[in-house]
Amino acid sequence: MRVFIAGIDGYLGWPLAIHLSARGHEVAGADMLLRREWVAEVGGISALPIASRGERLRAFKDATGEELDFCVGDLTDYQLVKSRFQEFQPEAVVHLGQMPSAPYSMMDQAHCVWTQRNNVVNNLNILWAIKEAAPGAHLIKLGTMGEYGTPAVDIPEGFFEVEFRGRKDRLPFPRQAGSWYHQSKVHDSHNTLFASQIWGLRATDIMQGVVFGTRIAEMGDDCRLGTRLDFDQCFGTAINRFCCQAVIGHPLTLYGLGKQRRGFLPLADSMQCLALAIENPPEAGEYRVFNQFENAYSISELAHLVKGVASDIGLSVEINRYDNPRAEMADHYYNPDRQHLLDIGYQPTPDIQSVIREMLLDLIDNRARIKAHADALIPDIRWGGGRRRSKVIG
Ligand code: USQ
Repeated sequence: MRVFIAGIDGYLGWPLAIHLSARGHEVAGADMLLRREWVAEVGGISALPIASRGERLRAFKDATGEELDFCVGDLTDYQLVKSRFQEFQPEAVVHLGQMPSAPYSMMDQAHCVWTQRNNVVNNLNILWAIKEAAPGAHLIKLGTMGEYGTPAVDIPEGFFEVEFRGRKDRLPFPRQAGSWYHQSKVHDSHNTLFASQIWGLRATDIMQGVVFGTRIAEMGDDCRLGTRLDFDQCFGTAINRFCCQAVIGHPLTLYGLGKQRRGFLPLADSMQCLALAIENPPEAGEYRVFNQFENAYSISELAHLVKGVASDIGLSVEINRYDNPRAEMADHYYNPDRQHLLDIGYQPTPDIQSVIREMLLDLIDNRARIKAHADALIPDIRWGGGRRRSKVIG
């Protein structure tokens, strides 16, 4: 199948290009390379060295024998998106090309507005470009489990049956996002559903949990094929940050009580799920939602998991609680469904300890890079506004 990846240079986009190519798909993509700039802006660096775009293209050719059509371009530029779709005629479009960080979007007015404008506008452009230049293409839109928030009831996959004043309907499940970034994804979900209803767009909206991991099998030993791994307060996510902290002897940073529960999944599972969605498209006019995660864990459980695996390989790890810079529920019910992906063949990685072990071993060799940017580990972006570094509270 011809698959266009918007955001092909990112943490997920680059491995997805490699994974899909290995499965026999023809891949093209676009990226503005902004993730590289945002991470530098917040004082971070990828813990794993990443190749330049040119080196990535050469490595892709060496590994697959194929030229990768990877253009540098801004998805908020409609003419660019439309002309790329006209030329490539994608059968599937995977949209990963957005600003993905909650803290970055909470920094100040400018970062909030930039995030929402970028994310909402580029998703609208992709919807319009499919309609005008690649009708029939299937949109696989990366959303987030964070769109739902943490309601005190089970979380279905996108829709639920409601009975109100004696009448019944199947309605979108309420979205209660917890950051300006997560709110941008809620707007995208509404716009994508609407495009399905009015234009007959086929769409899969992926509510993805927090991804962790340093590699997928298809990268082999070629470090030019490697993906990035961030650990700063904005672009580093929980398990990735904990592993980076563990290898440099920095205490793991639990925010608040550490009882917040979220869905997590290994990078390889994220690739598996996206490939399954692409290879099992919905009908024209169908908008379907997949909740995508391996399992739900509390942040404290994950920190102890990382500590346990680290100790098996001889690393001694401390866990500290920091005052939580975010406004989020400290202790809550969390029980989302994830049946739709299982129905089309998703096989969750059975042993996440082995993934964490692999991550720690990959990161040990890159300790110096993490140490040199360790200042970026402590959060200071406050949900209520302003900047104040979090302190250890226990
Ligand atoms: N947390 C800690 N310590 C840390 C980092 C995070 O306790 O050092 C806690 C946070 O307070 C939060 C939870 O871990 O309760 C998850 O935070 P995160 O930074 O790992 O992930 P989040 O901000 O939710 O966002 C990430 C990705 C985003 C994606 C989302 C999926 O950055 O792009 O949409 O995960 S989900 O969380 O399911 O919404």
